[in-house]
Amino acid sequence: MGRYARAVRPSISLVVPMYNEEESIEHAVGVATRALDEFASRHEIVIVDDASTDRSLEIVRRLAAADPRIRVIRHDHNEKLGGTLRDGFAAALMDLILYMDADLPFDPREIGRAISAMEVTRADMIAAYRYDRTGEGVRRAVYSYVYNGLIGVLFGWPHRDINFAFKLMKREILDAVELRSEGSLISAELITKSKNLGFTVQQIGLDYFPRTRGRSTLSSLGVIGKIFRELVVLYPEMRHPRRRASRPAAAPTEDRATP
Ligand SMILES: Nc1nc2c(ncn2[C@@H]2O[C@H](COP(=O)(O)OP(=O)(O)O)[C@@H](O)[C@H]2O)c(=O)[nH]1
Ligand SMILES: [Mg+2]
Repeated sequence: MGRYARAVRPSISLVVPMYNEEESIEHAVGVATRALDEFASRHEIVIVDDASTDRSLEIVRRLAAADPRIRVIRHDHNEKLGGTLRDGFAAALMDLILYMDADLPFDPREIGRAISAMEVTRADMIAAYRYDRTGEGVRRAVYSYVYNGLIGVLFGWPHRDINFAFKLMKREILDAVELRSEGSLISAELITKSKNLGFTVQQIGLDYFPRTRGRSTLSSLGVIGKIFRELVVLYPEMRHPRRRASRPAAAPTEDRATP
């Protein structure tokens, strides 16, 4: 348990979007489970399979059959990151929700530090930024710099690393915020709408581990183009506070078929 001894251990839902991660997912779930056993009073891991075409689904179904805390949601068609996270968030049942990518881009034991930061700052969300993200080359570092700058200018606040997959949030945020992005705008939408409603977001820095297995699929021009198309449509509602009417109880497509 180390430095971050637990005054209060919260219950945590880990939400993992997954697309063709047969080389990563079992390892990621194993490492995350050990971290959650340490830092959470109770936990679940909600894996949303976005119509993978490799063995990923088979692997997570096997893991879910062996551990009831692992839940699998299955998309029949590829719905992209936004649709995938929305389904994962809707299915999450615990007090805190953490979003993490399937390629394990950070040490899940950082959850302990984030919980501690949440207690200290009384923030509703801890969003992490990467200390160094040049490991994936100049192009991605520039994209990310420009995107963070643009969102900061458009919405009037600086945020260091919007698209990084470490966001630990209280469930009140997901109860209040209505997310509509289908694509990778979802992180900006989550953060802007949370702030608009008065939730506080604090940032911590993390060591980032670029993937060494499988392929990165989220920096294509198609993905970036969709961010901008959705930004044009959703900009007005991302600027102004609006509370959602009600939150659906659970995602409709939960995969109960365990082998
Ligand atoms: N829902 C969904 N998730 C995806 C898709 N492509 C990748 N992912 C997941 O999104 C996360 C980040 O993907 P990655 O390719 O590492 O993107 P990067 O970190 O931006 O390079 C991983 O959990 C992937 O499995 C997709 O088409 N749909
Ligand atoms: Mg990645």
